Amino acid sequence: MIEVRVQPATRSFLEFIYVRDSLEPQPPPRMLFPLTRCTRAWPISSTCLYIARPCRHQFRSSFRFSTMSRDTSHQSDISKMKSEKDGTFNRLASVFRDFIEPGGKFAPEKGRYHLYVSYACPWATRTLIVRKLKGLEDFIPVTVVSPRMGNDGWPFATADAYPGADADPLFKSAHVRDLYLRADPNYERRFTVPLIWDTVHNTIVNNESSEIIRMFNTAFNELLPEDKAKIDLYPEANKAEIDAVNEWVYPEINNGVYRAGFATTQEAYETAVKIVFGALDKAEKLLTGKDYLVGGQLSEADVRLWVTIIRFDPVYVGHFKCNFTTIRDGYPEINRWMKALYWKNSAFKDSTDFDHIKTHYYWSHPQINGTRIVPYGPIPNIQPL
Ligand SMILES: N[C@@H](CCC(=O)N[C@@H](CS)C(=O)NCC(=O)O)C(=O)O
Repeated sequence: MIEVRVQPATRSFLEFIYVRDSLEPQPPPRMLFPLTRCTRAWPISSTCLYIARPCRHQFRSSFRFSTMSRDTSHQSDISKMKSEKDGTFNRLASVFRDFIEPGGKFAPEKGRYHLYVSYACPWATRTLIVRKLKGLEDFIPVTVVSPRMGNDGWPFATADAYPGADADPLFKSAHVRDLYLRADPNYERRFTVPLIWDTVHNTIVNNESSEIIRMFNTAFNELLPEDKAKIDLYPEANKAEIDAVNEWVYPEINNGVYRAGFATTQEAYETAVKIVFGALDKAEKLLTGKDYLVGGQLSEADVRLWVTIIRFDPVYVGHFKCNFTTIRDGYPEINRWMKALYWKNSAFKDSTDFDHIKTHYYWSHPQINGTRIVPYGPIPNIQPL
C-alpha cells in the first residue's frame, strides 16, 4: 500500500491523487507526475512515502493532470443527479457570489471579464439579454458552449464541434468543468453556465445569473455612453414590485418547469406541473393590456420571465410534460408580450437560438428522452407578430 504523507497546506489538493495498491516500493505513479517538481519519494520497506512541499501555485498550475484522477462525474453527468426521496427536483445554490463593482476586488474594466454561456440555458440567456440591452458586447466577450451537454457536462467546440459553439479562448478547456476546477480544485457542485471569469485573478467571479444581470445593470455605467448607462432594469422606484414578481416567477415558473420535468415520481410531477400552470394564469392576468410586467417599462422581471416563456412551446410542453396547454393556444396576453419582445427588440431575438435550445434539452437528458430524438415542431417556434 502506498502511503501519501503531506504537509497540511497541500492536503486538500492531494486528496485527488491516484494511489495505487502495491507491496513494492514504487516511483511516483504517473498521476503524481506534476508533483515531481516539488516532491521527493523514498522507498521505505514496502511503503512509498511522498513528501510534498506546500507550494500552492505550483500545484494549481499543474492541476490539469491531477484532476484526471478525481471522479467528478456525479457533478457533470445529469443522469447521476439525485432527486429528493419523494422524487422532487431541488436546485442547488450557486457558490461563486462575488460582485464586479467600482473600487472592489473585481473592478469594472473593459475586456477584463469573460462570460461563458449556453444559448440553450434560460439562466445564461438572461445574462446575454442584459449584456446586449446595456451595450456591453465590447466590454465583456462571450463564449458559447455546445448544446450537447454529456457525461462531462457542457463541452466547448474543441470537444464537440456543434455549429454555433466556440472554443474556450482563454484556456482551450474541453469542458466548462475545467474552468470550475481551475478556479477551485475542491469545487463540489455542478458545473453550470452562465459564469463570469476574471482574467486578472484567474477565477470565477460569479455563477448566479440573477446576480450577474444586476452587475451588468449598474457596474459598468461609468464606462458606458450615456444612453446605455441610463438604461435601468432595476430602478429604485420599482424594486419592491420587481422583487415581488421575481419571488413567485422563479420558483413557480423558471424553476417550476424543471421541477415538473425532473420529477421522478408521479406525485412530485403532478404537484409541480399544477404550480406551473397556476403561476402562468397569474402572469396572464398581470400582463393583460400591458407591454411590461412592472411600472410600464422593461425591467429585469420581464427578462427573467421571458427566458422561460420563449422555451415553453418548443421544449417544456413536450420534454418537461408541461402540457395542460401551450402559450400560443392558452395564454394570449403572455404570447403577445413574448412576441413583441422577440420581434421588436434585438436583445431578445439575438440571444435566442431555437436549435441550441431544442437540441440541448432533448439530447442532454437521456433519463427523460432516451432516444435523444429532437422533435421537429412546433412550427413555427414562435409565431409572427
Ligand atoms: N442558479 C443558476 C442556475 C444555472 C444552471 O442551473 N444552469 C444549467 C443550465 S440551464 C446548467 O448549467 N446545468 C448543468 C448541470 O447541472 O450539470 C443561475 O441562475 O445562474
